Amino acid sequence: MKRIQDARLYGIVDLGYVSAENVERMTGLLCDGGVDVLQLRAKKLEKNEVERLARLMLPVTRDHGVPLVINDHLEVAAAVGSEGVHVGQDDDAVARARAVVGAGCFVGKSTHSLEQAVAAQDEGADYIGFGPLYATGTKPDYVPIGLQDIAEVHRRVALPIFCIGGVNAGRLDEIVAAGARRVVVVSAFLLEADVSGEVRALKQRLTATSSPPSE
Ligand code: 3NM
Repeated sequence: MKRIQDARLYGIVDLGYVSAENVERMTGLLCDGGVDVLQLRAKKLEKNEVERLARLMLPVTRDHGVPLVINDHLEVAAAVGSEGVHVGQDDDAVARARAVVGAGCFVGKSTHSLEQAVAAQDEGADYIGFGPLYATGTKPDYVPIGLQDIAEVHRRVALPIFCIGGVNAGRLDEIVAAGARRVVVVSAFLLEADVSGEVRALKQRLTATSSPPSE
């Protein structure tokens, strides 16, 4: 199983773009392309349905050695034994998440400013999301933070930092030039005709053009 510390490319199966019947197939396409970690994000679904989808995804992600992260639903993460769980700023605190999911499950947190990023580290998160870098239809109510704080967040926060929000192939060079080492890509993968090909191409560029996470 890949470790979150080594992950560069983070994919999300977002039910805003993928229908429930396509979740398993999309999981396979993203894993085949080479995502290092994959999240299930289903903002509008009931807990039972999220659990059902997580159980469909797990054999596929495990087969590829890709950790599965459950967004928001701590009890689902605990019930299915996912490798990770992700909480937002308005959700449960990291400590509460850890209490529910146990020590074997890593906990990630969304952050939208330098201050929130530092706070998430102090709170004990295992990784953070940092964004949205650009305006994005996937999270339409959030004000984009731009690229200017990416270098500074890497100086201040010693956790894996996944830059998120409007990331796509056309923007990758400027995001990496701004200091990003890890990215999350959602709609730019899910809306592609050739999902695996797009993942593969972006991952190759990401790993070729920026320094490895350990540096
Ligand atoms: N979280 P896309 S931005 C799910 O800033 C999510 O915390 C964000 O989707 C944050 O790649 C975002 O389609 C949407 O822009 C990312």
